[in-house]
Amino acid sequence: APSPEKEASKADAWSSTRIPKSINEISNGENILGFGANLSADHPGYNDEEYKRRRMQIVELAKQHVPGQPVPYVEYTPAETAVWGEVLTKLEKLYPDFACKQFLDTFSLFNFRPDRVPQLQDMSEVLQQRTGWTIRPVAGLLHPRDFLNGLAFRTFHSTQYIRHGSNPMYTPEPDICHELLGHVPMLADPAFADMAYSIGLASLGASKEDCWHLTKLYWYTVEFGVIKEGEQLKAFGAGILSSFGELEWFQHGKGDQRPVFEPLDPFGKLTKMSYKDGFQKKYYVADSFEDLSAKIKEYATYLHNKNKVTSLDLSILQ
Ligand code: NLE
Ligand code: FE2
Repeated sequence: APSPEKEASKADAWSSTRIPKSINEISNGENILGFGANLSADHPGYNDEEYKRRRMQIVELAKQHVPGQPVPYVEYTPAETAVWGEVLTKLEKLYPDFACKQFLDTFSLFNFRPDRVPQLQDMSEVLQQRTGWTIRPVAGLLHPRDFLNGLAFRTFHSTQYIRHGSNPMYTPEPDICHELLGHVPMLADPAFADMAYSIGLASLGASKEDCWHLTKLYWYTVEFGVIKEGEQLKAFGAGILSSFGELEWFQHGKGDQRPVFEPLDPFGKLTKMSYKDGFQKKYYVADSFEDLSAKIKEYATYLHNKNKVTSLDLSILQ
């Protein structure tokens, strides 16, 4: 069971509106919500002791990582590499029809190969050059405030362990396949990266309620966003792009069921997220990343005014 201190520090992460002055002030291992090394009973790896031990090893590496230092290399086992290879091979076939053009453009920068799980450090170096973003390893699902604040420092917190081999085509939580195939290519696109940065900016000094709304905004854009391309809808959200099942569902539905699509307004109410219980029932549609960024920046300004966050408070971001 979590210790009282841990629970208290989680509560702090919600209620303290203090703005971190650098990425070093955001912990990558303390405020972990669920998952991490403690799997819940409905996780596919729950009864697999070896899987849990292995995750623990990788999580320990992440906790020791110091910002600015290279991300530790993980020697993935043949079984882990096989999971990655299967996910990559199957998804690659769907991307030309289902992924947005920005994703298709940046994808080739990373030379993904089925026989080798890419290392976060190598991916981070490509992103540094393209958009100035850094990947930081994390011990599990970070507290939303910490995670969102990280985006304002152009830092993407990323898991390094891999999904359980029993269901490579869908996992309820982030894993290395999700980070690499969903987030990494999108973060190499400057307009998308600016949109993600805007969400981070909005989260600085945000109240608990506002932070929760921003979590949903993040969810329906960076994780499950859909963009208009002419008459078509294409995926840019990492949670869609890293799941074979969700890519099929968002385009074709299942049987006579279809997801619902709505335009995204950061000021509007956002629907309950489907987390752990399968695909999203509703997706929000963006016209372009530029349009989305402009709307989110307007929302950020509204939040900053409301929460009395000044330009001096934000000057740490240069
Ligand atoms: N469902 C996604 C996948 O299978 O890759 C992961 C979502 C993480 C938010
Ligand atoms: Fe994600």
